[in-house]
Amino acid sequence: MGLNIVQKIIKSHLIEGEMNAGELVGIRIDQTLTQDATGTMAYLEFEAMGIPEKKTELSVSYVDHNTSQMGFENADDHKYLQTIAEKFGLHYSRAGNGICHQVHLERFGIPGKTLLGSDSHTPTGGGMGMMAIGSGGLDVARAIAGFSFYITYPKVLKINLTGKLPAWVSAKDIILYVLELLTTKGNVGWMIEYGGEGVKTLSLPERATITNMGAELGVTTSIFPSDEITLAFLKAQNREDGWKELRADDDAKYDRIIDIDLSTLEPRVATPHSPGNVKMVSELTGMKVDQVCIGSCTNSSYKDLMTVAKMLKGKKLPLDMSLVIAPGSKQVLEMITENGALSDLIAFGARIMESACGFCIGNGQAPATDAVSVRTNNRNFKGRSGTESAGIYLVSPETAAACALTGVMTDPRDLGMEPPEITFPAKFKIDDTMIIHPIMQKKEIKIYRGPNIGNPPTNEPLADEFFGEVALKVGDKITTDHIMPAGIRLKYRSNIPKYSEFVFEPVDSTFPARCLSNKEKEKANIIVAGLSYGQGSSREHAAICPSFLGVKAVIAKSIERIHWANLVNFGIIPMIFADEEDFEKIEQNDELEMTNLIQAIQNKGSYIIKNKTKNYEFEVKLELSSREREILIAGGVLNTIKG
Ligand code: MIC
Ligand code: SF4
Repeated sequence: MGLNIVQKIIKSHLIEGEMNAGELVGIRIDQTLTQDATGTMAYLEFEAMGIPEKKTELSVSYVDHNTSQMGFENADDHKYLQTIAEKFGLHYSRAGNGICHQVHLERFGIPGKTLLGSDSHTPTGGGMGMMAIGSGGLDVARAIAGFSFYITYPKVLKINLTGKLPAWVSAKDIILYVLELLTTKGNVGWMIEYGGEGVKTLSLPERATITNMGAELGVTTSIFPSDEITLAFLKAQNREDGWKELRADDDAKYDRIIDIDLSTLEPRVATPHSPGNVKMVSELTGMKVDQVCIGSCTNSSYKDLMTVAKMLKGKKLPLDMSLVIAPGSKQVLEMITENGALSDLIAFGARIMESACGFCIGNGQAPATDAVSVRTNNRNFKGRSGTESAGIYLVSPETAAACALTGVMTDPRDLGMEPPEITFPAKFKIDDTMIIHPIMQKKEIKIYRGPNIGNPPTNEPLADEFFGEVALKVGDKITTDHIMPAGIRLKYRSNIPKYSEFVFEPVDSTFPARCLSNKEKEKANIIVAGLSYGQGSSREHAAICPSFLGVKAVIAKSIERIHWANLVNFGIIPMIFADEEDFEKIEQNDELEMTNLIQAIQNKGSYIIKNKTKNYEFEVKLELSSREREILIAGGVLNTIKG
């Protein structure tokens, strides 16, 4: 039987397990990436493993999230990361070089390889035929140390693209349509493979926009074939040596197939406060827009910014609006500078930000109270922009530029303009001087540790019984931005005790104090949640900080993949309600009793918890692999590695 692309890559990287849907398989990781906001913790964990050198083919440490440097913390973290890279033989992409996913496509990605990144948008690399997966920092640290990465052998959904996009409709509209079809819930355990004739109509950065936002679906990753379009991109980056063809066999099988005729798509928009709330732009036409932000790892390629520049050339920004542009990489910024497009943007009234995550992670450019902000990035969770009351609308660069021209929500097809023609560059501007290469490795270097850098907290092995309190009860779709806010709190990523003061800040700022007081009384803290708990970012702080506050278990209707792994890695037991009705019965502050836990974790599929406050028992499912059971009993993955 023929194989699809997903099966081909897993087969060539398989270390452990059988290729059957639902089974745990260990795969070899060829490349890793980290960014500074998750990287410091990942490398502290790597150091704790005591491995002298990286074991991967390539590992890159990027600085792109925490670049605002409002205080010493960010710069200290950067110095820590640079010295780590120099000591262990990693590539180090300095602040200013660009957003990790964009730079990785440009300079490092190789079709057919596996890439593990401590950032949930690592699947961007799927646009060039990599199996690129996001995870917590600890799993990346393990991969750098040469351990395999475990995934549930996925079910594969083929999205069969036919036809060609109409004028003014672009890659972002394709993925917004996929989000409309599949939503942000219930896709755990799937990988998406794009195929069909329509694939040939999409350039590599367009494919990457689509795989990037696959993260919002909750799938493990998304992947495109590697073909002559991939080759053209790599040639233009002087990297054609790494190219190889990758396509599904003609008789390959899939668990599900969806057909999308590109010619039928229209401009779409994800409305507040979830990337899955998709509408047609035409439904919102005329709504006043206060701010437009163009950039992020989803839409800040050369083509994206050239399209915007051509649309805005010679015009002026409406008086009551702000336009922010953050080019995805130094390469893109230099190219639009040299060809004059940057001047067109500045003349229009754009505020040019550095090549970094910036507004996307709430690092500056917070909109005004109740403002409408139209953005090209991938997440619009409430409060992530820095303004709780603002509404964030996610669109394509074409729609964003249309709004910047008119001051209101505008379907670009209504502008009465011809869509700009952008020629794909035969050669991109290549200058890697912002990257420190492993060739410059200094094994004897002293690792720099600023006062903000603390060691990852240690955890006790699992106790056999505990009494606990439901310290918080939340509903569906709680994101890791709710659990561990970024924005102005980002600078504490390397300081767990301090960052822990802000756990669940957007939901209930009294949570940390309540937990600490329980912890003092030797009472465990338990979180109760609805569906899709832990959506969004891969930040393992959403597990480390609760663990530091004495959270021992999360009982939910369902938990998302990356967050699930992070919980286990830091010794928090993920439990699933056997009967969803029990979610309704349980209340915040209820006292729970858990006994004979070790035996249950060792070998049981379900477990009975006693609610002492309400005097009833309820069942939870323990859907754990044998590896996860071992980790939980040890009190977290670091305890298993240190032996
Ligand atoms: C995000 O987009 O939410 C982030 C910031 O890139 C995160 C990583 C983080 O929290 O540091 C992600 O997507 O994993
Ligand atoms: Fe950075 Fe935003 Fe991309 Fe996350 S989604 S990596 S914050 S640009």
